[in-house]
Amino acid sequence: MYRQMVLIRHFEEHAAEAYAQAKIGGFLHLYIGEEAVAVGALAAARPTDPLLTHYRDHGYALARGCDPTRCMAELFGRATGLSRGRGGSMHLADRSRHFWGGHAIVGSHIPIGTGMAYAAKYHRREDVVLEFFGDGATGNGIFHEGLNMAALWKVPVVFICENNLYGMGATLAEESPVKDMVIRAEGYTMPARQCDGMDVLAVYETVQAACAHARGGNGPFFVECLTYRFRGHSMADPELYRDKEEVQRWRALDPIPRFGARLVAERLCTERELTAINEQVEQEMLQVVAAADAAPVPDPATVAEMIYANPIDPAAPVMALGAAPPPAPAAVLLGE
Ligand SMILES: Cc1ncc(C[n+]2csc(CCOP(=O)(O)OP(=O)(O)O)c2C)c(N)n1
Ligand SMILES: [Mg+2]
Repeated sequence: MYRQMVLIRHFEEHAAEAYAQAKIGGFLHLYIGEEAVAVGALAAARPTDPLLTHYRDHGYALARGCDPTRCMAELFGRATGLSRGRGGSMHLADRSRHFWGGHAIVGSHIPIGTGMAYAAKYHRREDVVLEFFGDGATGNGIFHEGLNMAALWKVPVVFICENNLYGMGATLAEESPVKDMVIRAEGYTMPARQCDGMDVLAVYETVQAACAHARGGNGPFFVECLTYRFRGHSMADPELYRDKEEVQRWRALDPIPRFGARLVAERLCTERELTAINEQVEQEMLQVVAAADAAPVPDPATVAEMIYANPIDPAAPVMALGAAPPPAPAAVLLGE
């Protein structure tokens, strides 16, 4: 867990540097400060449990074991990227790791996850779907539709809300009538629990209980992780809406040194071992960035690949480019 959090932190610090050098295009939303959520939650789930997230998605991909070089190459828009350079930072996805993205439209993945959980129940699979989203997403209609159906059909999904107190530049008080997101679950008679999102073991224990509930056939569970992003909403954010003292207060709760101190205090490892982990990860990240930078950009001739053709009008331009007809959508959606 410690290594994974350090990996996410260093990966993103290098991504920020590459962004400043204009090597990464589009948007870049950093997860720095929130690492304990992805790491603790995914450690509590099975590696085969389907996973969906919003656009602040690097941490989940790395915690799920996706190749860091392919993740970085995706940010660089390269052909070797996790989504073959088509998606960029907000659209990481890795079917082999049951990681279904990376969604840029706030809340859009919530009913998709409910549908995947319905598929798991229908096919009697033991999967629990994990859905991560922010406090801001809870104001969207699609969030309520997703929770409503999940509770009604009692499907195995764990909704994990990262309450980081902001949705872009809007404070929680400006965007939501409730301060505690767990209250959102009450209207759907869904069990809910709040936890310290800056403490990786607190997240782990809470999501473990949530997964046991959902896997046991008891329907959905809602987890709220109280957390904070140390950086702006995206790299383009001048952060004029919050004061430095607040950021400093939360930085003092940094989940990485906090967990490191606990490991040392409980004699599970030494300071020297923690330093070695940091150094190894940093060396690895230097190679990751160099490999991403050296990777080829996608061949323009492949532009019509991996997109859905218009199935209603076969003469539509996409088909005219010679792309193969798409596979049956049902098979794609069910992940079979
Ligand atoms: C439907 C929709 N509305 C607005 C946006 C613009 N937008 C992007 S991120 C964001 C804030 C979301 O905040 P939150 O859900 O709390 O996630 P956080 O960025 O804090 O992790 C908004 C409004 C969008 N992408 N999609
Ligand atoms: Mg937020």
